[in-house]
Amino acid sequence: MDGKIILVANTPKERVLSGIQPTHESFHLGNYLGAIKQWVDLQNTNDAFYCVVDLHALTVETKPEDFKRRNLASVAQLIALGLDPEKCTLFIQSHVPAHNQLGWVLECMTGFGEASRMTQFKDKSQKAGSDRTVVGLFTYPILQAADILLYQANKVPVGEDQRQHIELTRDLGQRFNSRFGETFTIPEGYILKAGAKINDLQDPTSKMSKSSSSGAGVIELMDAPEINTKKIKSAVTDTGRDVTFDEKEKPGISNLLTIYSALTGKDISQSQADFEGKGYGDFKGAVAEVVVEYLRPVREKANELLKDEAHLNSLLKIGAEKAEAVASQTLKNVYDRMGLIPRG
Ligand code: ATP
Ligand code: LTN
Repeated sequence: MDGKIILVANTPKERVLSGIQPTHESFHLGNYLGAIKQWVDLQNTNDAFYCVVDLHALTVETKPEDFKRRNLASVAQLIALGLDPEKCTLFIQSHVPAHNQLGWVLECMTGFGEASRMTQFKDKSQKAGSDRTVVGLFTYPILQAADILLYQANKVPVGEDQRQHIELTRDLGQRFNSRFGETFTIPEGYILKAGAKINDLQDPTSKMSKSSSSGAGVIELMDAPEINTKKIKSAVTDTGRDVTFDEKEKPGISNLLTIYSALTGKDISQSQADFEGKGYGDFKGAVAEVVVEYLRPVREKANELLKDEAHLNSLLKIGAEKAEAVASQTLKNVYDRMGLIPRG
């Protein structure tokens, strides 16, 4: 060394947190474009925490062997899609008990009316009927608030449908801070316009969702290329012949253009220009090709990772330890400020 001092700029990175439910064997294209794609981008420039929210998924009755497999399949897909456990903290929610603990505290600060206004709860409980709706579905957004506030997150990358849950999280964080003193960072939703809502290919005015459709209009990341090609080629299109973006008049074509544009990185007008003078058939064929080729390596990598469960478990252990270190500190502050006596 020649004795020079090198100064390194040390601006703290912003904290990011998000979660996804392991409710199915495969994520769908809406999950990827609405949320996971942003997770991958944000891990490079932020201190990012991502969790597979298995406790939230308990609101849907599932056989234990399916539940276990879906959790591991979720982790494998997240890594295959680009999450790097060296760059972000990837963990399973139930491995960090502070989520339930803070969840209870926040439940004690949430009004019954306030929770009753959550539209996702209203939709899901209306569909199931009150006798088949579990109480966990009602308190679900409060556990989600705990997930976020525990990590002092600044940004929460999610799809448009989660906006109301982020608002509730902000309200609860602010309520706690004003009653007990500054404890939580108040987060912002990170909801990108492009991809925030991918629609069902068979019903292009409703969001692509596994739980509310037959599946014919849902592109599953882990499905074989032939299945996805067929689904895209049978997508509902609109009257007219031109491939133009018009969400009102041409929801089907606009949805496919959104998907094409998000996966190719071209903006909507460039994407439209690719199909000038071409018909719907050519267009759907091209979208199918882009989707299938994008997903091919993802599916292969996820299947490869699933062959070595011990490796996945060791990555999750490291993630849980990193998450626990942050979460337990927040929980300790919360208990102290509320006057709970620490165990001697
Ligand atoms: P459900 O089948 O209950 O509707 P889901 O498919 O919405 O579930 P979640 O685990 O609830 O799956 O969502 C995971 C993430 O994917 C969330 O951030 C959500 O906003 C986003 N997301 C889900 N569906 C879409 C969609 N069609 N378009 C864009 N983002 C979506
Ligand atoms: N409700 C969310 C899943 C979720 C979540 C979170 C998202 C649970 N905890 C914390 C962001 C941050 C959903 O996507 N359906």
